[in-house]
Amino acid sequence: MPKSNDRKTTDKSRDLATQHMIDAAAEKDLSLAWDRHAAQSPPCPFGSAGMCCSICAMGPCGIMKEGKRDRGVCGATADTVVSRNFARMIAAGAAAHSDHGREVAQMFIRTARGEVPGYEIKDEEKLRRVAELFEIETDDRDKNEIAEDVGKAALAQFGQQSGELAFIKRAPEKRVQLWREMGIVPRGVDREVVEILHRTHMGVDQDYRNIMLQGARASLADGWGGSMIATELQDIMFETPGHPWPDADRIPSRAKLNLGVLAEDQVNIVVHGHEPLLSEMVVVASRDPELLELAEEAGASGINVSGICCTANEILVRHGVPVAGNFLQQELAIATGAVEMMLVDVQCIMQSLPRVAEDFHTEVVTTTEKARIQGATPAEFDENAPLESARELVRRAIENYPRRQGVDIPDITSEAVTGFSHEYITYMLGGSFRGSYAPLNSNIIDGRIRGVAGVVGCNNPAVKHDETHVALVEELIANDVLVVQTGCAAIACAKADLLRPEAAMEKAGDGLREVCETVGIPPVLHAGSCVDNSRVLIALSEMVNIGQREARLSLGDDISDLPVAGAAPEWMSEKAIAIGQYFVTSGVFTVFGVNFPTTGSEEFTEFLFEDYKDILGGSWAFEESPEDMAARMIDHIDEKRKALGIDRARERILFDMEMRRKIDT
Ligand code: MSK
Repeated sequence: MPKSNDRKTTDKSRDLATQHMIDAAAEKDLSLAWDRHAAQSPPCPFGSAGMCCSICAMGPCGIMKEGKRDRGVCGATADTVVSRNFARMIAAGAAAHSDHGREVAQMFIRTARGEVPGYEIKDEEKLRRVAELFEIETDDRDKNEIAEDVGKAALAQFGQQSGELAFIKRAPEKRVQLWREMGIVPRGVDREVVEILHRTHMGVDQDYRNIMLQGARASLADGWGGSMIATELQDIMFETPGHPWPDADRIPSRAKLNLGVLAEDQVNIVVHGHEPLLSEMVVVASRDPELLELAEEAGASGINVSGICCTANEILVRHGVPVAGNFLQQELAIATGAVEMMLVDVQCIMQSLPRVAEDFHTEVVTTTEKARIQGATPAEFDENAPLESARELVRRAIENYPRRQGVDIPDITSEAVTGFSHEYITYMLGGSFRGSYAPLNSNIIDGRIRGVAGVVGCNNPAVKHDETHVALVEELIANDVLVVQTGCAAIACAKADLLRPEAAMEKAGDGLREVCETVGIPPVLHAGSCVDNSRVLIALSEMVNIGQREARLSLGDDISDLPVAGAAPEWMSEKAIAIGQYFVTSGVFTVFGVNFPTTGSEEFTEFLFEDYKDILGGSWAFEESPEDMAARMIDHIDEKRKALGIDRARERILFDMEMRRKIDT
């Protein structure tokens, strides 16, 4: 069995709950992602550099920089192979986010028609705003009528063959103009994904610059299309995080995170994946008095729903539902022996879950026909009665409770304040009547806030779990950079206590601390799940647009002028590449950690890292250490401040080990 792994537990994760469970799993000879990662080492040099081509049956070809293997059988060069593989990652990531958006749009239409008991159109204010973007009449119309039209218009975006996606017009005018000049405004979501697959088929597009024009176009179809549709329609159906405001009880939601949220004396149901359609109903069902009584009869004191990955983030930011962990903690949650049922939907689900569950009483349930796993039970999810389906699943979890055979839950949790949608940030900065990004721009201009950074993405067993996320974010906030997070990155930093308002006092630079104290926010804002990176695009556009309306608040006339930067320090998913590319295409300097999948072609990598600066005003970068990532991001922010004429001399606070120790205590 495993244990082939020489890394110490403390080198595998910075998180104490995770360390505890890694050791506990080793005692039971359970195979975890870290063990399997060790078994796969050293990684294939062709694959990790993007130089493996398996798109036809003449190969597979492993391209080498020099010598007789410098081309594939068809004559493809390293530049072509690497760029094709990169573009295909964008296509897969965009497809995943967008298919999520399509499911939401379909359910949205049925909700508007009153066909899905339990779902309703909740955020009418947002519905009307989104309707305007689709040029749908709202005056004197019932919300469900408007919603049906909005849903149909959103769904049509996927199959649209010409024209421009509707949400593109939310980007600053200058950016849209650049996209038009480059011919990369997405026509329809599906079309751009399909075209990548065609153009990267054997013997089609062979010029990496041209391949990446389509890569950029498909990435925009994700960020400003499929992902944005998912976020906006989910907000309307399930409530925009923070909404309705002002409501002191609801905003922002305080919640607990880490494996310690699993309850020793309650029925634990863990939801995992990305689509909140069923999990929203599981949350509702878990509060049903009849089911609570049933749980009591089974010997439990209640029903405890918690989440992993982005399904967790979805219900966390809207309802404050606790989070059991991020990507690398999914197997560990089951290994506590305390999970009666793990409900998995789509994306980021490890196939090992049913195998880990064999040693426990946990039932792993797949909830969509798109994603089945051998050894897991497919749920009978009735789309016409999701609440009934959810109730049935909760009932089964309760029945499973008496089968528990001892639990080992690490008594470790953290608290976080979450739910910073673009709308809530607007409200928070200026109130109901004067809500706007003006205070943010003004604090950036006067230097209290140096800039804004998006730190997002996954975990990866190739690097120490959570470590790079936390170290990078600590260094950014110490340097007065306001951080916005989504996905597993947000969970990592929440577990490290950075998403509490108190973190501003403890760890932020003087300027950022002052702003956070005045507004009452943490220095690190949780904006939601992976598809919710679209919220960041809207926020960046708003920062530009407000300056267009009021010159004294100007931070330039394009996203690429803003003192902002992005990072995915522990990325692993193709979706992360799609997200990175849509930020770069939108004008944001974006740094990735772990490894970069194009190193097999110096020319192509140079194109993404350097040429893009002139072409798109945003570019990719790669750095391994959090210190180097922070340095690159802060230098970029300072360069942008200088170009805007708002720089003032200040030193970057460099973190040495001594400082890090102090800050950790
Ligand atoms: S869940 S894509 S591991 S962030 Fe969105 Fe986490 Fe990355 Fe999945």
